[in-house]
Amino acid sequence: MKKVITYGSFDLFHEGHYKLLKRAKELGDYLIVGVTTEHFDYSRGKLNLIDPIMTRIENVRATGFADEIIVEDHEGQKIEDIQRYNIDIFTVGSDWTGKFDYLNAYCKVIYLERTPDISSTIIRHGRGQLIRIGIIGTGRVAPRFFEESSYVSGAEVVAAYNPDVDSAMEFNEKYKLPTYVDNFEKFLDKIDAVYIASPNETHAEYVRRSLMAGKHVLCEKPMTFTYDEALELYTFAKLHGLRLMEGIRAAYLPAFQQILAVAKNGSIGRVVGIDATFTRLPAIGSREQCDYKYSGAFLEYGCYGMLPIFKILGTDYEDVEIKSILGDSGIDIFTEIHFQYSGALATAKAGAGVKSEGALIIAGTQGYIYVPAPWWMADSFEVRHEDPNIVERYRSEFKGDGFRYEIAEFISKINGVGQSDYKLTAGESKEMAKVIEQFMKLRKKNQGD
Ligand code: C2G
Repeated sequence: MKKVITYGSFDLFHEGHYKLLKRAKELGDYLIVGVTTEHFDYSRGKLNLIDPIMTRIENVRATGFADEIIVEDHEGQKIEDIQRYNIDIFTVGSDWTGKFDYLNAYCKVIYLERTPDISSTIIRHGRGQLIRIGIIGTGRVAPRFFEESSYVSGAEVVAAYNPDVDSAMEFNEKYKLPTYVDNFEKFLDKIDAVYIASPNETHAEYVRRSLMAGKHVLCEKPMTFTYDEALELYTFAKLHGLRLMEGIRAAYLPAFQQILAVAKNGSIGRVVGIDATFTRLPAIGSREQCDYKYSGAFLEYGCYGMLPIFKILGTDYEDVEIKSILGDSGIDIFTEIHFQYSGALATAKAGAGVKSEGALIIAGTQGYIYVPAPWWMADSFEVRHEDPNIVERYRSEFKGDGFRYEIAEFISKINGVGQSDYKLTAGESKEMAKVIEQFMKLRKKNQGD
């Protein structure tokens, strides 16, 4: 009996999948189909599956070609499966040509011609699920957003906007993207959603104008400088069925989700302390060092430190105190935010022009979680105990610079997949705005405005 195996996500099951399975079955007598888990697809950078695994398995089963269906959930599994099931032929579509040649050491590898003109992306398009994104602000992060979004299926950056003509033209030339400098309404006409990466003080107004035009919004932090403004914008978005998300990158990384889970599952007992530090030495003359009104250590990096604190201890703190060290221009180069909870203390430290260890430490009654620098880009962490010989190590890698997970979350929320905003809730974002408001008052006082 000739045994054949093939694998795939089989999302939004279509004719290309059907034909592939049919021909795979014809290669032998017994066909095993491996359907990928969401977690595995996530780890190989294939983000934004629409159908849950049970649906995808059912769709494969319904073709009648599979004699057996298995689940693929980790790298290296193909070699194990081929040996375990005594496979004669491994097959996959021609989009993978060459990629699986290493399996020739275990069985015969056949690449079947891919069915042209059909894919899950095209289907999304047909269903109106391809989200056209416009970038507002073509500064330092815009190119990264543009590049990382290409890994998120269902997302396409189609236009950019920047009233600063020089910056707009530079971006336009480099990325060959229509870039508007004055006609904001025309820019909005071309898109379904915006990513706002303009100067901090312009965020809230762009959010407001975009929401009022019926666009979903992903906005760089800090979104607003006051609680009331954050409340107004989130309320408006909710009322109009629009997605509004604050872009605090760390919140969306796979390892960060795992850190939160381990902090809450009892491994370190009850959490009593959190220390989160984020520092950078920005280039001389950069916004972080010069814009003493709307930039500086706290406004640029303070949200990062508040993130694990609010996620783990909640937003119901009893007291918050903010202290800054100011540089020559009156800008804060180092700021500490102390939170007092009933039963816990937490500190977020932010430095711009001051460098420290960017670690995250979560202290509990039975041990602590240590996330090495840079914790906001974590791909591993440890759980440590009194006995230094007992260490549990966790790894959860991310692809690219991690941006794509934030974009993927935005897109899937727009598409109604994973409705809940548990990774960074509107409530948490509003509470951050409340602390920012307090900081801005302090800044005004310090700067004698
Ligand atoms: N396919 C095809 N024609 C299309 C689209 C897809 O023949 N128009 C094939 C793919 O080449 C693959 C199978 O259908 O063999 C499943 O495709 P996907 O669901 O996109 O899965 P994929 O990401 O290719 O996973 O471990 C997983 C495997 O590496 C393949």
